[in-house]
Amino acid sequence: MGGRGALPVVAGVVLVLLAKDLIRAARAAIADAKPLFDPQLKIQRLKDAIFAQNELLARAKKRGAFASLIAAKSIPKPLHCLAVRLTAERIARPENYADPVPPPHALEDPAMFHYAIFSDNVLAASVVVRSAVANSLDPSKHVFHVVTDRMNLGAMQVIIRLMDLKGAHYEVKAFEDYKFLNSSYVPVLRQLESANLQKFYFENKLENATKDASNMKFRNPKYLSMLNHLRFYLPEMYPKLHRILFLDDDVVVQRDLTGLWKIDMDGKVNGAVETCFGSFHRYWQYMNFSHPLIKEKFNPNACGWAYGMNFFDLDSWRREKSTEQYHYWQSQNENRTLWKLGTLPPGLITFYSTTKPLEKSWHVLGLGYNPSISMEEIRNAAVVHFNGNMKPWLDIGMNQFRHLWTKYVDYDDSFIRQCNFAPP
Ligand SMILES: [Mn+2]
Repeated sequence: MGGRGALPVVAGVVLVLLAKDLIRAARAAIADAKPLFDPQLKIQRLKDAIFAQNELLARAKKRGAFASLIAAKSIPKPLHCLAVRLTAERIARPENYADPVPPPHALEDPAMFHYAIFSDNVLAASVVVRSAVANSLDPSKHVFHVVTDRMNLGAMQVIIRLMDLKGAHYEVKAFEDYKFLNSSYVPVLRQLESANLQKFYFENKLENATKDASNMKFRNPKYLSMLNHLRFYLPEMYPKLHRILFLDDDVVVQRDLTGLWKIDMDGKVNGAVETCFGSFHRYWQYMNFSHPLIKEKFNPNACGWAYGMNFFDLDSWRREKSTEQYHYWQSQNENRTLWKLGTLPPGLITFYSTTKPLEKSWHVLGLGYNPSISMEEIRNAAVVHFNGNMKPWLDIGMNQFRHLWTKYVDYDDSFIRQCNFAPP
């Protein structure tokens, strides 16, 4: 009996021992596996977290891009205030601002140094003129042709009139005063009247920005404004002149510029600094080389140049019929298949074979977007250009360059003071 009963007991003990071994083995296996399993779990969680953060970042970037676009396009309150107060002054005391202030002959005297400044920003335009006057050796030989739009005409007249020009001459006009600039002559004005185009430029909704963030910057009506395209009509606007210096309103003059008038233009029309380096800023980046018209006429690797400070030989311009060429190409581009927008691509096209490269120190670019321009280069520049979104008159302007611009703002002026411009 006992023998019969002992076997199951032994079997039972063996089973218990086996079970204990199995459990121990399983525990050991789990313990071994744990360090492997945990990191994988952690990695997966980390991956999920990174993915989620990336999504947030992408969304924030799009919103950020849209916000800086709004910031770049908006008119800051002090600037708006200034335009309104200057306009009120013009209306209150018209007798003080009756033109012509300069002897009219100076405006048409080809022996003088003539500047074209086209702007709807009264403060920016005043900085250009003030800086040019301050750095010219003999201001009385310089003539500033300021053109704005009808809305800003009064304000522009007052701000320039109240400036100490040290004998320099000027005129202030509205582009609407040039009657030949009408939609039957000017392709851009014709195109502005097209409903399709209006939709493209003026409809800037957030959903467009998130759909097509890289193209958003082109959806800015300034690219089609008459004020921007005026630069293509210089010989007709100034029929008596042989040469003129075109300056953007986001530049500051730092040296006497009369040396430009001594440059041999080799029969070329447009004196400009080239901007290409390596494969960048070449023609293929500005226009559509899959279009046969572009492919046939231009070298995709031709070097780009910059608008902002351009010395134009108006006699060569008339001889080369550059305005007609611009009209041809601008009309071809009604549907934006040759280039996206702006005045640089049609400029590159119009002056393709008629541009004279200028020495780089005449015009140093990028102060509105590139934080790494050398101060040495800036110090040596005849003209510095705040191209880019971070204009010195905006809150988003770059602090390291702003003083180059603010030094030509008259913070003691009563209109400037009334409008709460933050002094530098
Ligand atoms: Mn500019």
